[in-house]
Amino acid sequence: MREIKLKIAVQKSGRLSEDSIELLKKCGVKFNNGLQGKLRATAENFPLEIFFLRDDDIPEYVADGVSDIGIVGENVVFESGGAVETIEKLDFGKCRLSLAVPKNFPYQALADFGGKRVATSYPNILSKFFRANGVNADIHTISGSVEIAPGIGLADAICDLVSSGSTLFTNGLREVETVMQSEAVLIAHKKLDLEAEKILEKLLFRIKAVKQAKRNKYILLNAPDEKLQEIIALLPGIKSPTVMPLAAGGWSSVHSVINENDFWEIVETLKNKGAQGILVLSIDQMID
Ligand code: PRT
Ligand code: ZN
Repeated sequence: MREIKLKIAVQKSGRLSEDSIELLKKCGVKFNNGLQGKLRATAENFPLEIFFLRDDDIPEYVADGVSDIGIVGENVVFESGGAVETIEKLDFGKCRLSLAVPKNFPYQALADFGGKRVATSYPNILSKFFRANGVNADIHTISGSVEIAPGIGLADAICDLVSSGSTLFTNGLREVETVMQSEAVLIAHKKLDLEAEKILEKLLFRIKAVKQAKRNKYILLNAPDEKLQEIIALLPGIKSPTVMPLAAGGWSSVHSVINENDFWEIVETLKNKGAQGILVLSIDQMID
């Protein structure tokens, strides 16, 4: 009998490609990348078949069931009308879809877009947003280089993806409203068959472990015994930190897991409390 495989669509080449492939590899899935014009790969050690596609096509392939699941920006999912299930946010490809106006535009409120020409590659999301806010603007759909539209007289304002803001800045534009926040998400076909569902569950378990690991660091340090309790109090760990006596008397080795966001703050406090030889390691997978 042929082995059932889960089919996943990822972006072939673009901003999400590298992170999507790295995520699957960290989930222990081995395959050849979609470079050199390859459109499809079969994993060696997991029942997964990978399709490399343009990001805009991914929601439709998943909605139609040509692919069971996919990794794509939420912005693309929303624009496509969302006939798919969003399963999990993936913590990469973060950006926002924003409205921006030329620097000399005396912008005060959303109503200022009334009667204006707004260029965007996201006409569906934008018209919904304007409708919800009672704005009657003239949306011009263009497929790329949206940021140059005001400069060449094609539009009065734009609605485009922003991450650092430098593209807007270089084009003399000012971000004035956020339409939506976005990041890469795992989407799935609405009616997966049972076998595909089972494989998805297995993959999702691994994805969650990789996501959690990315948010945490493993920390090892030496603590003087008289400060041990204070130092332990700073390090929650998964249950509680591991403490082992060092061969040299009066010192202990402490191992724990800390959140990436509090990381520098905690390290500074540990140092001030007398911790020495602090090592911080990244974690590949983490399962509570
Ligand atoms: O060829 P294909 O159709 O597959 O790719 P694409 O060119 O349509 O998409 P790509 O690779 O540019 O982006 C894929 C996804 O990455 C998007 O759908 C978003 O979900 C996500 N993403 C995250 C971004 C950005 N950040 C981003 N900054 N997509 C595009 N940009 C562009 C933006 O359009 C603007 O031109 O980057 C510029 C702004 O960047 P800053 O840093 O100057 O603000
Ligand atoms: Zn695209």
